[in-house]
Amino acid sequence: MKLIIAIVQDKDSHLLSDEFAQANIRATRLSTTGGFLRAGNTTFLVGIEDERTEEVLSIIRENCESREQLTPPPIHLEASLDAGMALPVPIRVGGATVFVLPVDEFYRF
Ligand code: 2BA
Repeated sequence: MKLIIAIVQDKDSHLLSDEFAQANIRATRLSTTGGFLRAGNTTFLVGIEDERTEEVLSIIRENCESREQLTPPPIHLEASLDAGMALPVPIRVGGATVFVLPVDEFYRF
């Protein structure tokens, strides 16, 4: 068995939940915050049999879009610029950041 941890953008999380439910994949959603942008994102925990790991990854791949987001410039850079020049910087976020971990034991009591 594997534990899949997938960090996705909030915008994709409802569709992804629906797709998991339709495929009869059990998942837990956590409301999380990215350490860099400090904006909300959603983390899914999915416990899944080894042979269905690829299916879960495909569903994530197909339903999570990569998008450009504007973020304020880094503080050290901002301090060296005139206030009017501290323009937001575009960065590319997501589709999804995914970790696949082996599960030693799994219980549902
Ligand atoms: P954030 O930490 O808010 O990062 C949002 C986006 O900012 C990242 O998108 C990346 O494009 C950029 N970014 C992050 N750290 C950076 C840095 N030190 N320098 C320059 N740009 C940086 P993604 O890579 O797609 O990550 C989306 C979210 O996934 C992250 O939100 C974080 O919540 C999570 N994440 C990404 N990599 C992770 C990791 N190795 N461990 C744990 N969580 C991770």
